[in-house]
Amino acid sequence: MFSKILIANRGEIACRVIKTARRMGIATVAVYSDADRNALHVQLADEAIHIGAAPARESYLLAERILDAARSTGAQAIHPGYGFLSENAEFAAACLASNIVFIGPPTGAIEAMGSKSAAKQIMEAAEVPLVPGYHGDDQSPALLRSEAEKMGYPVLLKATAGGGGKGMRQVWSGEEFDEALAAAKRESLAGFGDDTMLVEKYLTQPRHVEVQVFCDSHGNSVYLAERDCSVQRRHQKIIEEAPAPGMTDALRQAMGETAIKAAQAIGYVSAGTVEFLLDADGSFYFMEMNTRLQVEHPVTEMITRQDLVEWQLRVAAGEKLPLEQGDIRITGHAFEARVYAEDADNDFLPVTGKLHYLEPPEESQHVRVDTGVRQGDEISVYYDPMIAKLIVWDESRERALDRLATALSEYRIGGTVTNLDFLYNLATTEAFAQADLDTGFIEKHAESIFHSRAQDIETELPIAAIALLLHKQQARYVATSDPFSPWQYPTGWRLNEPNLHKLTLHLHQQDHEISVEQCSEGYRVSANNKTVLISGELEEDQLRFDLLGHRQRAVLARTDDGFTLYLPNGACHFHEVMPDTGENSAAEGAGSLSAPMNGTIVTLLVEAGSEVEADTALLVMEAMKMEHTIRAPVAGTVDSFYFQPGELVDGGAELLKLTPREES
Ligand code: MV4
Repeated sequence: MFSKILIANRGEIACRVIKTARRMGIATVAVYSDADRNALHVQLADEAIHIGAAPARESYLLAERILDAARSTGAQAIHPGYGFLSENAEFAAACLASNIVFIGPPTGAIEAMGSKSAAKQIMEAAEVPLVPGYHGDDQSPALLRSEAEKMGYPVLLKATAGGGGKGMRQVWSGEEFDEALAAAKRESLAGFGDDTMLVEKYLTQPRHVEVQVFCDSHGNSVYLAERDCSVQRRHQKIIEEAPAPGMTDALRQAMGETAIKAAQAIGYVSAGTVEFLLDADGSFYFMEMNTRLQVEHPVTEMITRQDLVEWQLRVAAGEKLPLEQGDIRITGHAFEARVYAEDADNDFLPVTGKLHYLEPPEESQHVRVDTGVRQGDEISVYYDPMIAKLIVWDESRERALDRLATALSEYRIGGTVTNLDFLYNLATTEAFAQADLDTGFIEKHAESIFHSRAQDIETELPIAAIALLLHKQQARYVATSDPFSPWQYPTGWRLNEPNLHKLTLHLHQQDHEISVEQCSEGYRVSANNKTVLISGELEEDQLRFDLLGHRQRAVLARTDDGFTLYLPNGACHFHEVMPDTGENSAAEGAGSLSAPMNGTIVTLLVEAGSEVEADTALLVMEAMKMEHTIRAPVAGTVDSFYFQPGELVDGGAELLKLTPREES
């Protein structure tokens, strides 16, 4: 076994590989770019080598720098992770030439799977089922058209040089074939410099089911069940699960043995994934083979209770596979959700930002968080904006799905927009609970996922309104330990509190005027010409409410620019639209020592106890992606700060105590 390995990657996968290596007593070398100088993977490794500037092409993609790092530290093997050089045959060959073990497949296997069309030809020869179609050299329109007629419409035109969904065009009838082919060839030539086409039978509602295979260098191969990765958006996986819902033992065995046949056809060694399209009738077809450890490998680890990185290290060191096929057991069900810094309400635009506040759900045998960032780290523009992979396991799919929703509602991230609400909405839609899966899931269920329907808003507004009021009361009144104190009064009634509150809430891209009347039974909430009676209690972030006789629970999470209300059937993000009284220009919070709006404390600029002049900058907070400097309204002594950097503050909260000079 190796005594030292180098991880040629960054972020969560680098941290993940380092953890297994450390558990096995193997020393680790990290590599890092300028942007990752203080990154978690550098901190976790035993040693680390700077390899270049932030852009990946000037660091993580520079094979020679990585090999130099391995040589200079005496690393005997290199783990490439995924992405970057993980499927680069030249890099694998360069490792070999440097007498450094590449922890992955042989160079030839990487090359064989590098071209989609060559891969299909190899699989066809190995009698691995392909989608009925034509991928020959005769590209005459007449021949392609006759092939399409043979297989029957709809067909799919695919650019051979394409991949990952690029260069595909559906053709639904013979009448449109010629024009569609001409257009597809033009696009392919423009996009890939090659207009070679293949024609396939179009599967209208396939599932993406992939089989995890593992081969050692002694001729042994096993499959470790499958993963359903159908929930994708623009060919980016969002939520993956294992095992695939509705899989029978027979189908699992058939797909597993086919996947092994595919792996053996290219002399595969190490961890690999064979992707299939699974049609509604149970027929399955080879799509492609990935010659690396996949992002979503943890769901397989959770249900088989195996550490696939350990297997990779053992196999790369020449050992036999740790298990035979008959020893592999599937227990329970696992999901993985990819937590990203991206704006689901803005076409999933990746966003950057500093993670001022980062509190993942507590890890356990049911919850695993694979991450490469800590509180205070930046999500930079140079790399994939992944914050973490949230993996959950339980005995059944239903219970695992509950765990996923709960874990998502417990994930607290401040400082950047995330896709947590979107993931939660996805995980709590009825269609997902029913495992109504196919590659068109997001489009098909968009309305219930983004659930901005009128009836959703009608239900959510009163709950959001009382949640906000209860939160304000909770934030303003110090909870006392005295159970008989009036502050503990459960209905939220407070002496001298106005009975009637006027609020404006921004929810689902609209402002809603709301009036809330406090009464003995709770709150009468009026909005959009409707009035409902609702009662509720808020304890920390746990909300219990009774709406029209239906008592339910929800989680109220503070975010940078408002709140996320995690309800049983979906998350809604809202913020209070502050009345523009003019006295506090939000930009600078001029003259006020209270927070101009919800936000996060970034830094304190003076020491508590110090003497300051009027207009001295005292602290900086971030809100709505802007920095706000709080300045001394008058000269005096800063007695104390009420919040520390990283803490979330509510709009209007007093931030510090300042005693004006003439009084001090
Ligand atoms: C298909 C297909 C339906 N019928 N081929 C998308 C990218 C590449 N992995 C192959 N893809 C597809 N090929 C036939 N004959 C549907 C897709 C497809 C898809 C496949 C897997 C996961 C997500 C997908 C999203 C859209 C389309």
